[in-house]
Amino acid sequence: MLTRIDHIGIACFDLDKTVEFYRATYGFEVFHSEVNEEQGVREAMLKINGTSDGGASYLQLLEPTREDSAVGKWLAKNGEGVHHIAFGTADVDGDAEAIRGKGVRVLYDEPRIGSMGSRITFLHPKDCHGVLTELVTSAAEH
Ligand code: CMX
Ligand code: CO
Repeated sequence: MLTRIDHIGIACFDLDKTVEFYRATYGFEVFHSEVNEEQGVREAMLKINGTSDGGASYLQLLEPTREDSAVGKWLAKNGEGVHHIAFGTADVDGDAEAIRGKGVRVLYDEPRIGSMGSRITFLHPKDCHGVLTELVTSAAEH
């Protein structure tokens, strides 16, 4: 069951400048940052509310590490902006299978590793009314 907005993914050209914008404008601090080579992103997670037990919501600021990555291609076409939304669930495997059974394309056969040791998968935006949709089970939940 999808129980929360885990994060909003925002694509940017310059992660450091974008982090500084969110800090100076809203007072949001970086909770965690990492490079995920499989996804082709350098990212910063800004915690907006909640606790560290899987109940929090974040902004995920994403800078591509290579032009042919999902975020790199998207930025070249669209410029900066909201790239995806992510719903949190305690059971990404079960929810992905159930959604696949409804005819929505799930992009990975098995969930992969996302931010902060989470397990993630994606639903094709063309099957979701134009919204790239991620499902996340946080490390604390799996
Ligand atoms: N939101 C909405 N639509 C999108 C989209 C997005 N983020 N990315 C691509 N699309 C649309 C394109 O506009 C295009 O539509 P048209 O055919 O109408 O022009 C169509 O989908 C195909 O796009 P594409 O540019 O040819 O790109 P690909 O098909 O190669 O890749 C996708 C699209 C969704 C399969 C790829 O972006 C993907 O695998 N995404 C999942 C992984 C990911 O996004 N990782 C980065 C985030 C990591 C994290 O959150 O931790
Ligand atoms: Co994400």
